[in-house]
Amino acid sequence: MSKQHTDTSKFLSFVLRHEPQAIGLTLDREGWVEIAALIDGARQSGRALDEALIRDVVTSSDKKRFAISEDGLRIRAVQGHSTESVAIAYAEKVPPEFLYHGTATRFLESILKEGLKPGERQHVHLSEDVQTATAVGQRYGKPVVLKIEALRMHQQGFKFFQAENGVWLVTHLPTHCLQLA
Ligand code: HQG
Repeated sequence: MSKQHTDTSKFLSFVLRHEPQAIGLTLDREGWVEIAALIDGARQSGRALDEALIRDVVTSSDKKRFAISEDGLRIRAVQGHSTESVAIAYAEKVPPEFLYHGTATRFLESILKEGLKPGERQHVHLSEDVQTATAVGQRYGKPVVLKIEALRMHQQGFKFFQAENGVWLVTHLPTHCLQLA
């Protein structure tokens, strides 16, 4: 990805997940906003965006962070929100036997005391493989991966959701279901 793409992707994450109001946008409950309004808001805050660049970033996003509506007019981030204006009705799904959460070793003591909490975001994010979880943990320091007995928890009534890019989401995870991978 070019610097322009990475930069635009970060900008889209910022306004579509966290601070839409920073450029005067209002997202609907499902996180959607008109692409025209996004371009307009960006321009007013001094950032040149056009539809081709947005589409390019959406298609080339390694983690498929964003989606464009079927009619081509709207865009949203598919997960990772912190803004309270969005409350996506994620599909509840039966998880695989195990899911993984990558974090940094410096958070471990607190996590093993309090369980996994969503932090600034609305959900705790889980991956289907150790490799992805390791990369997620690495963003914050020396990575460590926690293994979650997801299927067993689901069978006990715990709710698991999946975003359209494959990321698994839960509201929290108590300590008793966490073990080191
Ligand atoms: C930690 C990226 C102390 C948690 C990634 C994590 C992911 C605790 C941090 C997505 C804790 C929150 C999400 C507790 C949890 N005490 N620390 N009780 N409970 N934590 O960024 O999962 O590039 O909000 O372990 O790839 O790291 O943005 O969550 O380290 O998919 O698309 O608190 O973001 O994707 O950090 O990352 P984050 P995350 P994007």
